[in-house]
Amino acid sequence: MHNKAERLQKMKPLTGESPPELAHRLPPGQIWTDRFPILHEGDVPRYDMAAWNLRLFGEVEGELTLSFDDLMAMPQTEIRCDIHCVTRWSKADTTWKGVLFQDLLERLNIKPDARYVMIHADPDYETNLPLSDLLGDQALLAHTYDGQPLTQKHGGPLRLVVPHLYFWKSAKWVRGFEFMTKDRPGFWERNGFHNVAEPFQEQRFSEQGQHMPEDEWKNFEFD
Ligand SMILES: Nc1nc2c(c(=O)[nH]1)N[C@H]1C(S)=C(S)[C@@H](COP(=O)(O)O)O[C@H]1N2
Ligand SMILES: [Mo]
Repeated sequence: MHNKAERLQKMKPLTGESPPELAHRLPPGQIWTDRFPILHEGDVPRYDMAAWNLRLFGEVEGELTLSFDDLMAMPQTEIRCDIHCVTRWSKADTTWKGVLFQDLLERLNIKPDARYVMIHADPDYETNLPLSDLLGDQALLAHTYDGQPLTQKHGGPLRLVVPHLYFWKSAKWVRGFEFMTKDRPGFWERNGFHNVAEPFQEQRFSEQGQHMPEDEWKNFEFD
């Protein structure tokens, strides 16, 4: 069922034009799109926002459960970034608004040996990151895209945006952050995709090779 990595590895390369002024921002093997593909496993979740929450747990002194209103009352940050999907599309200058992950950490006492985070999302999605990848002024819990509330298909009410890694690390419908002392692979990381996922290093697959995925995203739904 989860043969996506294998299938992508067999696909032929895509050739496309890239605006010269953006060329240095395009990772190898990627192509720019102005559209916004919609990609995920399973069905788009529907929420009763009164019951919705975000859980921060694991290697912490005192778990925290936040409501959507709690998040909206926190400092809000806007970011502008390029995003890069492992299926070869990249989108330049996307704008998001929400709470920086590092601002969320102000509320929490993480144990000193918690170096990794498992991101838990609906429906049954998880992806793993070193804590250090979630720090800084770009890793955002976003509720707004391009000035509008994030649509359900793109992960509304809340998604993670980690622009410097392939977009599968940017979990839609995020519901929890589990702090861990040891790394553990998430969903795609268990299914043939690279644990680190740096686009400029072309860290697509866990089995390294000269594989190049196709432009299969062109068959998908768009905004
Ligand atoms: N919860 C959840 N988040 C997810 C996924 C998913 O299947 N479930 N897919 C990931 C992948 S592979 C990509 S490319 C992006 C796609 O985000 P988009 O649909 O807004 O373009 O979401 C990521 N986040
Ligand atoms: Mo993806």
